[in-house]
Amino acid sequence: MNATIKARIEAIFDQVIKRNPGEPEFHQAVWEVIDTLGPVLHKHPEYAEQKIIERICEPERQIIFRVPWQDDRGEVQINRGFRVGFNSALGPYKGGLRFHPSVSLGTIKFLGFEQTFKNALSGMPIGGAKGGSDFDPKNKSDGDVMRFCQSFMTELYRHIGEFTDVPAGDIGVGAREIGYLFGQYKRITNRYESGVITGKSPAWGGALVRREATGYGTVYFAREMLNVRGVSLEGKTAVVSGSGNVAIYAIEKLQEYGVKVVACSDSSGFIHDPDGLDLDTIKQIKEVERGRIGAYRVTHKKATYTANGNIWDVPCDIAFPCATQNELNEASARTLVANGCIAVSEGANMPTTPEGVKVFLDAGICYGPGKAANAGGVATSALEMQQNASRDAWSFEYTDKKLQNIMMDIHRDCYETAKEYGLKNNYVAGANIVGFRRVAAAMLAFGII
Ligand code: NDP
Ligand code: 2IT
Repeated sequence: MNATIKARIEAIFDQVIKRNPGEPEFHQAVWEVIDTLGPVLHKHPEYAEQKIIERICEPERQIIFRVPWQDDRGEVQINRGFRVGFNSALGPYKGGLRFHPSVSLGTIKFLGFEQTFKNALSGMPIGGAKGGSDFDPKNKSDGDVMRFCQSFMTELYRHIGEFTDVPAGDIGVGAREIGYLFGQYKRITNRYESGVITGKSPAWGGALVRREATGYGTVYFAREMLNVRGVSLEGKTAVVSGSGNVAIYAIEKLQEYGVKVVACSDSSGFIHDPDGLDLDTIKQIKEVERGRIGAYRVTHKKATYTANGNIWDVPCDIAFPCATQNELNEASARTLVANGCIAVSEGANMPTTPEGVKVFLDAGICYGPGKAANAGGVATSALEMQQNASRDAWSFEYTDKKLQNIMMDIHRDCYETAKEYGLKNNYVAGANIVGFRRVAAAMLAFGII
């Protein structure tokens, strides 16, 4: 890379660190993207002149609010709510809400930044956003969750709208939470504005396939990466971390493709079933009982449960990190490669540490970064918005076909763009460059706003 451009990108990063102290995940996400943009600035000096990277790194708006609510025992609880509208160059702000005790402004900014590039890459007309709260839905009654969601929406409603900002789910926010959030929005605004939130139940305005989309999409992306190398998924062994929405539907699609999935996890530990996981049991534990993954052993005695263990120690051909950020470090990446892993497709956002990513790239295995490999979820949210706008409802097969085409397009765009820049097989650079170019072109057209 040209030394002046390199110095410029480093200076931008220094500023990001200075202006956003104490937000290491945000710094990590920013560096991972801008470190790959040198060749684009070289080709497009107008992006440097107009300070497009500097502007993209600064969220358009950040909202922080108090969320008071009363629990089942009548005790007053206080949580903190966030919504960061990162970039609206390509469409209304779009991105999920995360409810997890670890959520801070820095977490939401990292996710909103990633979302901006992912959404651009999806080819759909959506900007980037994220939101959430440090509320912990674990072990809470439905009543507690409802009252929390109602209080959260009582502030959030004034900032969102189908043309402004469209939330959805993420960690800790599934169909139950989306129902309570939409119900409160509808009540406060006196509008049945279906397109204000996605991930709704298909019974009242949600899209079929949205529930499955992120997991399925991650598998479609892996299928495309392997296809380039003339390898098929069938007969392979896979490990999927997590056991939430993304993990469950990644496992479902993998099993459909004849892949043996031998391990999955939650934040307490992982289960390993060498004969292949029984997904119905996992769905029962996680989707119905909201229980812990260790309960799998009650009915599956041959499986092992390792509390606090490292799931990446389990040998596999293909790895699907589908839990959370930085869950796969350098040592785990080395273990995977040493065990013969040929592909990694990220269902989670930023699950691999930068050192881990380097291991995969150096080893030359297929590595699909989250902002490409998990874009199927938000892309299907955009399909839900299309259906809501036209008051239509599409079949499962039709929507799944659209999702597959979107994942194939994302794969092709990343692959071809990496090649165009002399970085063949580097999906990290490909994804960042495609996403950046789309956002940058729109920002340039709008002038300095
Ligand atoms: P869920 O809440 O449904 O499931 C999350 C899973 O990850 C659970 O098994 C959870 O275990 C585990 N997990 C969460 N936090 C941690 C942690 N700090 N340490 C270890 N394990 C953890 O969320 P999703 O499946 O929706 O999300 C999973 C990932 O996919 C996230 O990174 C999310 O941002 C990303 N993603 C989600 C999309 C979606 O459509 N839902 C779209 C694109 C990306 P436990 O229950 O013990 O907490
Ligand atoms: O990280 C993500 O892409 C999501 N949580 C889904 C966002 C959405 O708006 O569907």
